[in-house]
Order: sequence, then C-alpha cells, then structure tokens
Amino acid sequence: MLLSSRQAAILLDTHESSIKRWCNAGDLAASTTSGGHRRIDLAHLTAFAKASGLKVDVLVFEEGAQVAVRGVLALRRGRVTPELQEAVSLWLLDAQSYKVSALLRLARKLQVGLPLVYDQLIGGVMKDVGESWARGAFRVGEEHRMSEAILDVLYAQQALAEQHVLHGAPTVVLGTMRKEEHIMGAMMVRTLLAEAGWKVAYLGRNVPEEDFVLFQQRTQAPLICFSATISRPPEKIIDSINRLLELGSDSAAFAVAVGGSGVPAARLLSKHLSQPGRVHFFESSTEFSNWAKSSLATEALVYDEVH
Ligand code: B12
Repeated sequence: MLLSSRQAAILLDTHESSIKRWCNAGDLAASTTSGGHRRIDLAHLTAFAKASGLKVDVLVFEEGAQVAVRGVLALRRGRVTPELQEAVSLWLLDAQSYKVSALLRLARKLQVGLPLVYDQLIGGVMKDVGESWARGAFRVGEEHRMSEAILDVLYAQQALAEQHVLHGAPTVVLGTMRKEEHIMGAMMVRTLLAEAGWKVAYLGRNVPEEDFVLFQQRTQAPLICFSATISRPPEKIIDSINRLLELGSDSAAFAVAVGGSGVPAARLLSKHLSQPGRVHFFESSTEFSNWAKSSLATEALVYDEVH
C-alpha cells in the first residue's frame, strides 16, 4: 500500500520534512509518481519505524497495519472495509482492545471523525454480532465478550475526552431508559459530548425517569439524553419521554434528546408526545454530534422552542 509523504508523516507522528530527509538519505525507501510526488510503501514505513525504535501507533497493529490504515482511509469516504470489520471483531474477541484504541487514535490523526467510527465501524461490528447471535452462530458468552471489550475501549476513550470539557460548560444528563440494558450507544454519546466540551452526568443503564430529572435539577442541565434500543416497545419510549417532561415541569426548561435503534419506531409515534418541540430524535451519533457541537458553539441552546 502506497502512502503520500504527508500520510507517512502522520503515521510516524513527525513532519513531512523528516520523511523527505529520511528518503533523501536512503534510510526510507520511496518511489516517485509521474507527477514527481513521493510514494512510500507502508511495509517499508513500518520496517523503518521498527528499526529506528520509534514508538508509533502504526506498529501496534503488527501484521494488521495495512488493514488498519486502508480501513481508516476508506472510512474517511464513509465506507467500512470487510477486512477492517473482521480484524476489529478478532481483536475484540482476543483481548486486544488496545488495537481498537490505537485505531481510534489513527482515525483522529487521519481526520476521520469519531462519530463515523462509532456509527459505521463499531455499529457494524455489533450488528453482525447481534445477527450471529440471533441465528445461533454466536454464543451468549461471545456476545458478552465483544460488548465488554468495546466498553473497555469506550471507557479509555472517555478518560481522554474529559480533557476537552470546557470550564463552566453546561451539563448533560445521560443514561439508558428504564429497562434498557444496552449501554454502548450511551457510552459513545458520552465520549462525544465530552469531546464537544460538555460536562456529562452519566447515570449508566436502566435509569428511572425520576433520577434523570433529579440530576437535571441538581446540575441545571439544559439537556437530558437517553438511549433506547429496538428491544424497547416504541410506546414505552414515548411514555418515558412524557414522564420526564411531566416530572420536570417545575424545573428550568430542558430539552430531551433520544437516540438508539428504537428511534425510528418511536419517531412514528411523535404525535403522542406532550411537548414535541422539546424532544429531538437521533438515529446516529454523527447526526447528534453535529447538532451538539453547533448548540454549544452558538449557545443557541437546545430548548429554543420552549422560550
Ligand atoms: C450487545 C447486545 C446486548 C447486550 C448489551 C451489553 C451492553 N453492556 O450494552 C446484552 C447481553 C445485555 C443484551 C441484552 C438483550 N438484548 Co441485545 N443486543 C446486543 C447487540 C448485539 C448490540 C447492541 C449494541 O450495543 N450495538 C452497538 C451500538 C453502538 O448500536 P446502537 O445501540 O444502535 O447505537 C448507535 C445508534 O443507535 C446511536 N445511539 C445509541 N444510543 C444513542 C443515544 C443518543 C442520545 C444518541 C444521540 C444516539 C444514540 O449511536 C450508536 C452508534 O451508531 C444488538 C444487535 C444490534 N443489531 O443492535 C442486540 C439486540 C439489540 N438485543 C436484542 C435482544 C432481544 C436483547 C434481549 C431482550 C435478549 C434477552 N432475551 O435477554 C436483552 C434485553 C435487555 C434489556 N432489557 O435491555 C435484539 C432486539 C431485537 C428486538 N427487535 O427486540 C437485538 C437487535 C439482537 C437481535 N438481532 O435479535 N443485548
């Protein structure tokens, strides 16, 4: 796989000028395109990094470096390569979550947004897991192993994302709805909110509406976010939202953002919402992330319609 000098520099955490210098000195093999641009084979680059004792992420993938780099570049164009999806599944099953964390760092360096990685790659991996489990090709233990390994990655990601929380930033209360045990979507949203500068009061799984509102009141949060999957009946999702709004009727106005695979069905029942103007539905973390970033940046906070 051939890389530009710029891509090679990104992978070695260095400047393009160093790549040029190493190539000119003959330490790093390179070819030249007809247009006069340098091209470096990924295999040569990793061999050079190893021989030079560089501590760079691209070495973490070992023989999977090409799958990882090619896969991240394809993700940038919105496509998941089957090879990357398969590699990620194997890493997760084989206690190699650190490789998935390295992949998230690589994606960031190559300017692939985290929401895209979550929606397309991790979402795709878990969808496959669900399908394999449903047709009996995957045991419950294997499904749990995958989920826990992804959560390991997300907890590590969260610790990093919290560095971005802005001083004095508003709080978002986040969790999964009552009787909802699927927490991965909420954990992803948690990292995205922190990256976007929001403070998050994360309540975890199966949270009663009263407790969402309790934290909303304690923190004066302008937003309650929760995750509801397809395993929850849509009318229950609507009931939960209405209950939140009712319990919070004495508090400062807040909006409700609901995401997860239960959203498409719940959205169809929007007419049963008591205050539809305060409720926002999201089917992907990409859609949500853009909205959360712009809400914070413009301070046009999420409850516009209320005022
Ligand atoms: C892992 C898993 C579990 C794990 C969860 C572990 C954990 N700690 O989270 C466990 C074992 C607990 C579990 C339990 C059950 N599960 Co389950 N589970 C799954 C599986 C394989 C993956 C779910 C997942 O995490 N996906 C990855 C995340 C990232 O995707 P996501 O949740 O859709 O989130 C994305 C977006 O929706 C969005 N998003 C999500 N939340 C939010 C929130 C906000 C605010 C925003 C903005 C965006 C957003 O962003 C995410 C990134 O794109 C799915 C298969 C599938 N296709 O989803 C089945 C699946 C959801 N489960 C299913 C079932 C049936 C169950 C059980 C009922 C099984 C049982 N008989 O006990 C229980 C229900 C428990 C409960 N009460 O909630 C079915 C539901 C089918 C249906 N129509 O009802 C599925 C679809 C499997 C299948 N093919 O049959 N499950």
